[in-house]
Amino acid sequence: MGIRMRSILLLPVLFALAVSGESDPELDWWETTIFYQIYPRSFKDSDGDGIGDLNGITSSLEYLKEMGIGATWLSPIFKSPMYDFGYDIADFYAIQDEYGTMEDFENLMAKAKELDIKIVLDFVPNHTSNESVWFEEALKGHEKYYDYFVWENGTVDENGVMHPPNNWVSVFRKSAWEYREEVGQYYLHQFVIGQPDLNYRNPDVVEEMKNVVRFWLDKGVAGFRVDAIAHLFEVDKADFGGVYPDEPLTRNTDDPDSYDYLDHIYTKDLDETVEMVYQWREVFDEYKAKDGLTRVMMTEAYSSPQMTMKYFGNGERLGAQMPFNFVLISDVNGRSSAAEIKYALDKFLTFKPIDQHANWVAGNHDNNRVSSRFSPELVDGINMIVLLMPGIAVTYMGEEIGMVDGYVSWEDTVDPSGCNTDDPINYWMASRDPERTPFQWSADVNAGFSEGNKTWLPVAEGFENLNVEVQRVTDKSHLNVYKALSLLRTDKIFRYGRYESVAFNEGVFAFRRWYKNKAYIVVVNFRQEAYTIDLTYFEGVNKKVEVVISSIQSPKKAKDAFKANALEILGSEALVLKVD
Ligand SMILES: *[C@@H]1O[C@H](CO)[C@@H](O)[C@H](O)[C@H]1NC(C)=O
Ligand SMILES: *[C@@H]1O[C@H](CO)[C@@H](O)[C@H](O)[C@H]1NC(C)=O
Ligand SMILES: *[C@@H]1O[C@H](CO)[C@@H](O)[C@H](O)[C@H]1NC(C)=O
Ligand SMILES: CC(=O)N[C@H]1CO[C@H](CO)[C@@H](O)[C@@H]1O
Ligand SMILES: [Ca+2]
Ligand SMILES: [Ca+2]
Repeated sequence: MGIRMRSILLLPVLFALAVSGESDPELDWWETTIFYQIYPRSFKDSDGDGIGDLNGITSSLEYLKEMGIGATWLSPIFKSPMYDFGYDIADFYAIQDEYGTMEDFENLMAKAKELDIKIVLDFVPNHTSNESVWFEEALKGHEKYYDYFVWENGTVDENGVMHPPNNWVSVFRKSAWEYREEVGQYYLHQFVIGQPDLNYRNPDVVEEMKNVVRFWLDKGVAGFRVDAIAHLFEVDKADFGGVYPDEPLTRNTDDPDSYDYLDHIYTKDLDETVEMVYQWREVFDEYKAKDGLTRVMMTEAYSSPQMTMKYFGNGERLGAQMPFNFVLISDVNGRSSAAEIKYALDKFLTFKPIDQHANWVAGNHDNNRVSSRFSPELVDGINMIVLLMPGIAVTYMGEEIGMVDGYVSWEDTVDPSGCNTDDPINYWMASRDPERTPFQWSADVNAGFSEGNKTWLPVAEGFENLNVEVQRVTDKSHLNVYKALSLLRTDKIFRYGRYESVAFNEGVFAFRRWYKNKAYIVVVNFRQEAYTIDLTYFEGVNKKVEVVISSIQSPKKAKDAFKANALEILGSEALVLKVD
């Protein structure tokens, strides 16, 4: 009887295997595309004021098409006093004047639709601007809006001096509490003073923010990237006798103003935050049920892998399709050995649920560019990893042409993270301006970004060569390598194929992707010295390998064939090879 039961249970499994062996599963748009992050302020200025804008993006969308990119996520375009360049939103339902009008936004959507490019917006749910109507109303004593924020009485010491309610520190240093005379209380800001945290324990806030999501989904956006998600909820003070408790010390630093001074057990990564993500996914899925289009959610959290995976869902409920994988930003750099690279890349693949996709992010508007964190020679190698690893690729604008961090003097520095250091010597280590300099379209004045007399940030050095126009017509250029990778990525091997990786030695990291009996190998040398490697390590590799794509400094050309058991790989060289 035992045996009979087993054969009955096996039948459907075998049937499923037979079916999948013949036809590949259909993949949804977001599972195969490349997401290109545009920082609107720096992409393209259409009216000469030195600031990028929506019309600039609309006129440049064909460039994305040219690269084979099917989706873009835009950093915030909403009304803002710009203390944190749009991450401090004054009106979630309006476009910032200097970026354009709602009509310009609708034109952008129309053009994107024509080109079949999906538009994803940035959702900044943790806080508003201190100049939002909501906060202004709160200050005037309007009770509904008072409850939109997190308020607390100060503590008074024996000398009658008032202090913040507790020891909580903001991500950008110093107390996370700011006193307001009008209210006689402190409000919470996990980021800068101009970014009061919203109170997610108030159901009106939860509903309001869902309405924000619905407002833009109604305008046709294909999803949201959710900013700073880990900071959404703070503990419920009712659970602590009515006062927000002090956070414990990490003992990592003696500086009480430093975010690292405290272990953020009451203000970061709370379970309620994950629950909120599941609720937003339900809103997205309401829309999918109506028109069949999947809306994607990307969540930004610099958290442990265990925590990051919770955003995918919990088995019963769904969450984000793309909890961002930041290992290429947080875990490794140009000094990392091949083994460290392998270890970092394996991390997300190891922890992720088996039925979900990984995603690969090598840069964004908050981190130095790949050419600084790795090296200018490794730009192509990193793009090979981002585009050819199993999963979804995300590219920050400019990484496809190998842009370098701009030099921005102390006088020209505008990022609050840089300015808040009050340090004209070391500000550049905290400033995010260098990775936000204008996009380099051509060798013309202002790198073709703007026809104005000045740009909001100076153009980075090297734009005479590191620009789209020059790289389009240069045979071996970062842009052409990127385009070749983007095309290769559409091959079934990269959509469905399996993955295996190895660190051959201190410098050379390699991985194999294979499907049925076809395979490709990607080899990246993270050191400046040459090595000879034996690729017959990989199953199915015997005599020869053929070059398909090579990094721009590599002397090897497409179609060159090499003996697989003794391939010489030069310093910083990166190759995509076909197995013969
Ligand atoms: C804050 O202090 C006021 C008196 O100054 C008091 O009436 C109020 O109950 C206190 N609020 C909280 C939440 O402790
Ligand atoms: C908002 O906060 C900023 C500091 O980030 C401050 O300079 C500004 O005066 C504040 N505005 C209001 C209306 O409180
Ligand atoms: C740029 O400067 C020139 C000379 O100062 C001036 O004539 C022109 O109007 C300026 N252009 C813009 C777009 O501001
Ligand atoms: C890592 C990080 O903090 N990213 C963003 C979080 O939100 C703040 C405020 O909205 C932004 O300034 C950061 O860019
Ligand atoms: Ca402009
Ligand atoms: Ca919060």
